[in-house]
Amino acid sequence: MSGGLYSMQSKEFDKTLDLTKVTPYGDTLNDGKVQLSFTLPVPAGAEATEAAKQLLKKMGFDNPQVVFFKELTPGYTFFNCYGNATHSVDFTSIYVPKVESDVMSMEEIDSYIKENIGRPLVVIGASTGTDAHTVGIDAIMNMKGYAGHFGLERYEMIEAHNLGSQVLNEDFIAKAIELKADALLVSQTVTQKDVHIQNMIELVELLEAEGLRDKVILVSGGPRVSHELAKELGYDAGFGMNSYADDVGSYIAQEFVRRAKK
Ligand code: B12
Repeated sequence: MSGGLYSMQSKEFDKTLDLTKVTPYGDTLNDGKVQLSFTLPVPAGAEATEAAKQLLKKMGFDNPQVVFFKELTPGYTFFNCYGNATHSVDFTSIYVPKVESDVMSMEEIDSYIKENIGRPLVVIGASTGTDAHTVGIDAIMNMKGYAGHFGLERYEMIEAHNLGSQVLNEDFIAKAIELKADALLVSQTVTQKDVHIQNMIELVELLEAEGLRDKVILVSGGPRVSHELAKELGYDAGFGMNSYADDVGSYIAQEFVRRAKK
């Protein structure tokens, strides 16, 4: 999105747009308007509202306003606020490492695997460790898919096994060996106390101990997982929010072929 047609169109629309100084807007461009909600551990009242406004000021918002508040339970007040951001970012200087692959449709991925690999790829996925969230991995794997994107189970040339949630790393690896998996998909949703990092590292260490790490394509995903973090922890790729089966299917197929050519 940086530059190109997007910036040309936006510049025609509003001549005051400067992509080197991007700030939020609500009403008119560059007004900095932000809506923010949070809870403070104080009882509702005038002092609580004032505390919320002072915090907004300290966070760098001008014109702080509390537009709604409610005591959730005695001693805890929830706030909806508006404020004008006083900061901006240089959009043109942003670089974010991303998975490098051409995203294909389900049909294109199936044809690509048929032509370039000649057999179905075996993919196992799970929400691992203590993580009980299944919706993310189901979105990627389940036959019915998610948001108009069929899951990997629907792919003719992907043999997909969804092991569900709270799968221990040891059991995940045992299944990978049993099924001769080509790719392992790890979903992590809970990030409290960095539990996802510990769990993701443990899997890599166990795979290395089994001599399996280089034999599989290791992918992780979740709402707070980035490609950068995944790489840092020893994974081949990481997929965050708004990723779908076709994104990861394209990556796995193309990565498998890349490795086979080496
Ligand atoms: C539903 C839900 C639950 C359900 C889960 C039911 C189930 N069967 O999954 C239940 C009620 C069980 C639950 C429990 C808990 N939850 Co909960 N839960 C949620 C909730 C509301 C929605 C999550 C969800 O389904 N998202 C929809 C899916 C489709 O999105 P997604 O997971 O991001 O997946 C997409 C991408 O990330 C990516 N993706 C995901 N995985 C993978 C994997 C691969 C390989 C790839 C390629 C891509 C990929 O693709 C998906 C599609 O685009 C969120 C809040 C929220 N609104 O997000 C909290 C939330 C995730 N839960 C939270 C917490 C804290 C918990 C509990 C610890 C609460 C508690 N104290 O008991 C427990 C966890 C217990 C455990 N051991 O894990 C926190 C996590 C905070 C944090 N930073 O860690 C959240 C954010 C709520 C909050 N704001 O506090 N939860």
